[in-house]
Amino acid sequence: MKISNAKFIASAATTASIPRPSLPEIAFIGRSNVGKSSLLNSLLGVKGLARTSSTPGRTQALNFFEINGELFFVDLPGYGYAKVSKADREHWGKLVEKYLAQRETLVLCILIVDARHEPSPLDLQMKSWLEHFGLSFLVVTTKIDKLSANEQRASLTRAKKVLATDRIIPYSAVTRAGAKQLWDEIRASLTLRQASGLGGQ
Ligand SMILES: Nc1nc2c(ncn2[C@@H]2O[C@H](COP(=O)(O)OP(=O)(O)OP(=O)(O)O)[C@@H](O)[C@H]2O)c(=O)[nH]1
Ligand SMILES: [Mg+2]
Repeated sequence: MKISNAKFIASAATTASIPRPSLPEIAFIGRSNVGKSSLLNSLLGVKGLARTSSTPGRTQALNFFEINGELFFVDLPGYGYAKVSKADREHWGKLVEKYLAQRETLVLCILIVDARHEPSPLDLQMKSWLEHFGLSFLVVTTKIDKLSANEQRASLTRAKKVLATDRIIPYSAVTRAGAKQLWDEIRASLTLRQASGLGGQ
């Protein structure tokens, strides 16, 4: 997809401030600091649109970006950051659950895990959530630029086994490896939505 326009629309830290559903949405979800914002920026070829940081737990809200006036990318707040208070964790749960459970315009969730590590129990729990809510999702194993070709193969085999899915795309926000395949999946989910007549347009 040629990106002619990508812009920040809104940041929602409470369920009340989530924008009303309009365009089809693609959500990016994963552990804190896994590389969600970097993935989003590299897919769009826009540096610094979604804020990235080496400090985990930075993105505490859902951030909405409008792409080509056609769809939204939604950068979800990360989970699993140990230094977050219990109250913040509960707030995170309510916010993300409310969004995932009720968002009729959500066409695809991209669950991001670190290719260097075995998917964690929290990653598995998030996958169960996505299944529970009946959402279409795929897994991206990111940061593969930090692995050798052999390690990449082993990482993919492990992720398929642990997460019990073949719908996995290895990715790097540094080299953009995997970007074409991921765009193909995003396009396919938009087309599916249009075909079902629920495009929201
Ligand atoms: N080498 C490499 N580094 C990456 C990649 N993706 C992200 N990073 C680095 O990982 C760190 C975290 O990236 P972010 O994109 O901010 O991660 P996030 O998941 O959005 O983090 P939070 O919003 O805090 O949950 C940054 O230092 C990035 O530069 C990648 O594909 N390769
Ligand atoms: Mg982020």
